[in-house]
Amino acid sequence: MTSDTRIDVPRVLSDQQVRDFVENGYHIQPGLITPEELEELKKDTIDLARGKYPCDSLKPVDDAQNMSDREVLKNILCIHQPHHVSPVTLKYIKHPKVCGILSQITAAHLPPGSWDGSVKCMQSMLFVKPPGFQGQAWHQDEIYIPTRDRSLIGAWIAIDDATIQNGCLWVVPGSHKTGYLYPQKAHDNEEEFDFAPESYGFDESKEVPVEVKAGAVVFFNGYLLHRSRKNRSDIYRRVLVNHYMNAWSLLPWDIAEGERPANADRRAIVPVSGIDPYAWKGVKTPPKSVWLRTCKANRPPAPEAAPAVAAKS
Ligand SMILES: O=C(O)CCC(=O)C(=O)O
Repeated sequence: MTSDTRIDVPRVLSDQQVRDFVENGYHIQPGLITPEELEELKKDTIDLARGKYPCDSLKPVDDAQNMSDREVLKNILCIHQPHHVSPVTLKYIKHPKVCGILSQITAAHLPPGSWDGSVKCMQSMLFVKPPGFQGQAWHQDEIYIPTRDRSLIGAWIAIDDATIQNGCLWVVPGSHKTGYLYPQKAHDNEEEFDFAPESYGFDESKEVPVEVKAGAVVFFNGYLLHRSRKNRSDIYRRVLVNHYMNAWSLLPWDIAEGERPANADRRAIVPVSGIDPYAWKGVKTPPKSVWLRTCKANRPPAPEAAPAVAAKS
């Protein structure tokens, strides 16, 4: 891609819906992903878990063990960066309707005329969240993936119906608006949440559940306070959540020692809409590996306990 190559995507939202996103910090689009596409995502989840793709960290499951799909999924809370190995995840990162909405809302908070709809992706996370598995405590995604213009955005694709019982997303509407990053501390509720720290110092009573049907996509700004609770149902809560940002912002993520935040810019990105203004820097090919997120439900008991993998968000 050069900086004059354009990726065109459809307009999906009305101007009022865009203004509502800027105000509330999230938008729910029901039925964006078709039943056939959901089946493709479910199959890909199983292919990843069975180690069908060349990958350092997901080794092939021995066919001789005759493991059922349920068995291969039963220990997976979340696979980080599945698009590094799965072309199917990559296809959904570039889903035209998802990217059409992103091209309208990602940096819609900037003054008129200062954003042309260009968007890039830097992260994917595939949650399986089987029954009994923990959720993620309150947080804001920009704590983990900083942008320079508050444009980080998650596109949360519900592969199953997401309900209060199976651990849907909860958000504090409007909590993104000031651009304040709340402090974080370790939480003491291992039964409910995984290892990631918890943001505090705000009015939790304003939280609302985001219950959606499979096929819906929830878009949320990187400063929006959100969490999810433990899966208390007997079904999975599968979700593919991809993170994107304004392509015009540098991505000062995972800064190396001695690096200057002022010009740090991670280039393991996927352009998905408009142009990549920094195409002249090239795009970095990520390693063929994923990270498996841990929680109380999938951690082996001490003393064999494996070290937790560092979370990205
Ligand atoms: O889906 C979840 O349970 C949590 C997702 C989340 O926190 C995120 O995408 O930042």
